[in-house]
Amino acid sequence: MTNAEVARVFTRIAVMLEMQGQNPFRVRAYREGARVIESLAEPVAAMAAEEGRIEALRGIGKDLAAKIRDIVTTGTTELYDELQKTIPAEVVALTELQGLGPKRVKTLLDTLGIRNRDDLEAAAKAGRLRELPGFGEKVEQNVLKALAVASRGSGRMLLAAAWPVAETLVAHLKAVHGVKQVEAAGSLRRRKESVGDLDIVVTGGSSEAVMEAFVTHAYVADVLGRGETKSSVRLGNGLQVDVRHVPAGAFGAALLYFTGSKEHNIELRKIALEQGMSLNEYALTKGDTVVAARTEADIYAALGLAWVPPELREMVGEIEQARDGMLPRLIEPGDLVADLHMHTDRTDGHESIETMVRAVAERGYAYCAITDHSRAAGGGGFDEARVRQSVDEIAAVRRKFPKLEILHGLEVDILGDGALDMTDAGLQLLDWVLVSIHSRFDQPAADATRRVLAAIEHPAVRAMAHPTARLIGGRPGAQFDVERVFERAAALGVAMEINAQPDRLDLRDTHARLARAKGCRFVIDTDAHSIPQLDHMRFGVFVARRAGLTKADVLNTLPIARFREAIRAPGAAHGKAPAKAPARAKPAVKPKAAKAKAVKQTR
Ligand code: DGT
Ligand code: CA
Ligand code: CA
Ligand code: ZN
Repeated sequence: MTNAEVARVFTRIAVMLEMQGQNPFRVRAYREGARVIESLAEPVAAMAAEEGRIEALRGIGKDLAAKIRDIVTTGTTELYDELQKTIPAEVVALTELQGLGPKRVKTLLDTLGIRNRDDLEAAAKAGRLRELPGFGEKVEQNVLKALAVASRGSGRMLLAAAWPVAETLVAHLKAVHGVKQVEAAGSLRRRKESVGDLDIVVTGGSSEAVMEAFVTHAYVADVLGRGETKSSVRLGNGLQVDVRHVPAGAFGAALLYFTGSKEHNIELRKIALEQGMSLNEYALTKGDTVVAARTEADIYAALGLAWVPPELREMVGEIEQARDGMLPRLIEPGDLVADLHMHTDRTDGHESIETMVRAVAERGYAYCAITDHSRAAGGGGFDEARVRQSVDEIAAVRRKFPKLEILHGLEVDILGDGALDMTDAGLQLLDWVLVSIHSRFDQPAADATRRVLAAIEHPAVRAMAHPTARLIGGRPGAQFDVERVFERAAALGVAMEINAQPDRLDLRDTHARLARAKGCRFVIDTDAHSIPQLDHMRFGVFVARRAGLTKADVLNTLPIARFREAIRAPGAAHGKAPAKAPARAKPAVKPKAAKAKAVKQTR
């Protein structure tokens, strides 16, 4: 059984216990257990075979460990079988659909006798869900969408989840005797937001030793194929990995080929043909002669091109730029000197301000912003009075960390009509105002566009956080006219955030590229809710690189003094004013933050 399968049993137990109204702590223990198992790179089945190893995992006690052993050996455990007598597993499986929680599934079962996806689809298509309590027409449509998404099944893994796995395997293969070079190619090397599988290219050492080391690695659950030049495995976390062993003289050609994208490769082959040459995964050749093969740079040079950073190999104009010597000098993680979006335990973060700030300081940043939520986001979100209190809290932490500049920020919800969830008096107490959408993601595009435009028009607003609010593999996000919003944001000097949370990566690469073309400036932030999340910054930088962004495009690369100037002056980060920068008007809709109803925290 894969880790995902074991985790699913735990999640289902949690849901069943919840549907029975059992102790929330017990429910949470199984959910937490599922999360722990899912995040393991090594197959939990293998770990279970060794004494004490799963017990040592955080969140897994003796009881859960025993159940894991049952599940990996028999596929089930007594409690799961017992619970299924009252709630069938196929009913529970319905809670795995986007937008259907235990409560709604219970309603479906009790009122319409819906027991599986087929029942559900038929009922939704017949328009019978909309009349149910807590449903409505919108939910009915979303159920149909969720069913379609589930049947497609993306089978892709977030880059951030695949990343440490790739690092581990690359290091493992590098340690094999005689091995000279190991690179993770494919979509991972291009830093796509999610990867279908890993493609690792190795040279040096004996193929026999490399493949043996690979297929016997602790992460491996199944060996799908083993050959001299190529082996494929499935890992405990479900990820497939292909390893290719190639001669040193052909490493560049193999790396180029397996890095892709396929479309970029096809274009390179066309260019080779036009010049009377031929390019494949072994070499660039002219007749029987090898022109270049050892390094990627050699091959690009022989084709009359500059070496293209893998993030740009997506047919986004990189071939022309490489030919004309116009490739951008992409931003690098080391260019960032600040993180301007993070939460503390004053709202939904895990750590106190002080602990969070200390972790920021340890990461070598020059400045940061503490940006808890406003009231509409729920979970203790701030109103004006709370912002006043926060002024003193920030002052106290500034005294403790004199070398780090700490901006007093807030992540202010954009209400449904575009008003900000904070009074003007509250906003004036802040150094750094982010605005973002946490509700009504499904507004019609025209309304969503008006909403966002009204919000960024407010003169206190400095940046828009995770602008579309999409979740990768989850919800598509707000559907507004991004071109109009980017144009207006550029004119107003409101920065667009690239949010580095692994399942957000919002703006996404294509949007960030468009925003840059419209003259927007950016910030790249972690939106950390805990200390480990501060280390997600690189994933935001990867998106920026895929969008062709340079250091000059990103405000939190600036020293604090220049940053302060830049956030006041539209277009200042480029060292030039944008073509037209109209004076900032008062918002079209009057903020009515005080009346905003607190709703449950949603991401
Ligand atoms: P993924 O795994 O879906 O996230 O995306 P990739 O890009 O890693 O794709 P994958 O693993 O199927 O193949 C790795 C690279 O190998 C791909 O980026 C380009 C190259 N490649 C694979 N199949 C073909 C092909 O039919 N033609 C060409 N020119 N290149 C290919
Ligand atoms: Ca791949
Ligand atoms: Ca592959
Ligand atoms: Zn946030």
